[in-house]
Amino acid sequence: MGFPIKPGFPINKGFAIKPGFAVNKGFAVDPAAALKTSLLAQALAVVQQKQGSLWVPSPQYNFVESNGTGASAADTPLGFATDLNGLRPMTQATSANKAMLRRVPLRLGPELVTNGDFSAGSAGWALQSGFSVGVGVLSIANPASGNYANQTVGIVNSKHYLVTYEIKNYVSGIVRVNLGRMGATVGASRTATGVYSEVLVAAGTFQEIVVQANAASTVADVDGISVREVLEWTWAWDFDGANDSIATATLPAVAAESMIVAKDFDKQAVSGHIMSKGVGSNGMTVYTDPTAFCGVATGTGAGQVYGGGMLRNSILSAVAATGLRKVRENGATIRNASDVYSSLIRPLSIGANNSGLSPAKGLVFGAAYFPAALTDAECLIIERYLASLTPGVTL
Ligand SMILES: [Ca+2]
Ligand SMILES: [Ca+2]
Repeated sequence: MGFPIKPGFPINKGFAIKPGFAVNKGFAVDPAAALKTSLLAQALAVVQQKQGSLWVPSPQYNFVESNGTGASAADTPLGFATDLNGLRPMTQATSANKAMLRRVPLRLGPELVTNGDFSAGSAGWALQSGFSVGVGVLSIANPASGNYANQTVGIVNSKHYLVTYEIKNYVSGIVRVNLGRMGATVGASRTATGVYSEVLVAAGTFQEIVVQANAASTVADVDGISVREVLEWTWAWDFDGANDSIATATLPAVAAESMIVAKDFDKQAVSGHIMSKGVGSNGMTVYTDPTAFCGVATGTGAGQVYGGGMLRNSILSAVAATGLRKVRENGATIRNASDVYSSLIRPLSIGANNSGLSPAKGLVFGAAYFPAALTDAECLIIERYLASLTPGVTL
């Protein structure tokens, strides 16, 4: 009341911005990075308001030793994960039980290989002796060791590329892909049918993708060859499916709980507990299965609830309270049941159930826990942030 503004007074009269003036001319902002920062700020607001916890894999917040020391780096073991809300750090003291911190491609450039599926015969490919194109595949039949099929692609030396391909009808020998030729980066040797992905740094005199037989006895087909530049990276915890986990100190039983986790469980061989405050089938657990379902189990074994299909990369949310057991997958409710719910006095663990039952095998890109039932809108804020860290998920 002490500062009445005169009606019509032009407040910023003295600070007119000249039309056309480019304010950030010298400071280009990366839109993807700016969006991620904004989503994190929104997520942290929910986390702090609901007294929750948020853990993300990154060298910034993760450490090698269980006491939070020892700088973490790509492909190092994970002993300590900081809770971004400061309340519930996760630790792992046992060396054999540590997940690995991985750097994972998040965003890729366009496909650089022409006719990588061989649907156009041998178009685009040069074939040495022992290589031919069959019905939609590259066939390798007892070439001289080192012979190859190659194609010039638009790679730039020293840049990172995600190379994927499938080996079909493997009989014998060694297949590998090289990125570049003469001084190339050599991919891993493969000796079985399967789909393979690896990140290779382009190198060598010739900018080519090379499919090579590294043994004279090689007999196999190759298909689905893809080379795409890695434009942006993310971080993941890589759980081995045997005994890897990280866990908080023991947490109290509460009236309601929510768990949200971002994962890639392509490597899941059997059903596994991704996130758990339970023992066996008691308490609350988020878990996934390769073929049947993903979902959340709460309460006693007889009252388990499952829901949804199995997506390889997804953000799973579970909310439990008296009369409520809800599962969300990639932002949509896939199960909303009214069931008995009982919380346990247990640590919150990622990667395994507290009793060691069915540990998870795969990648986790981030996770959150709340001693409260989040609304759908609150879940979505957390889910959107975690999606920004997860390959192949857009929310
Ligand atoms: Ca292990
Ligand atoms: Ca094909």
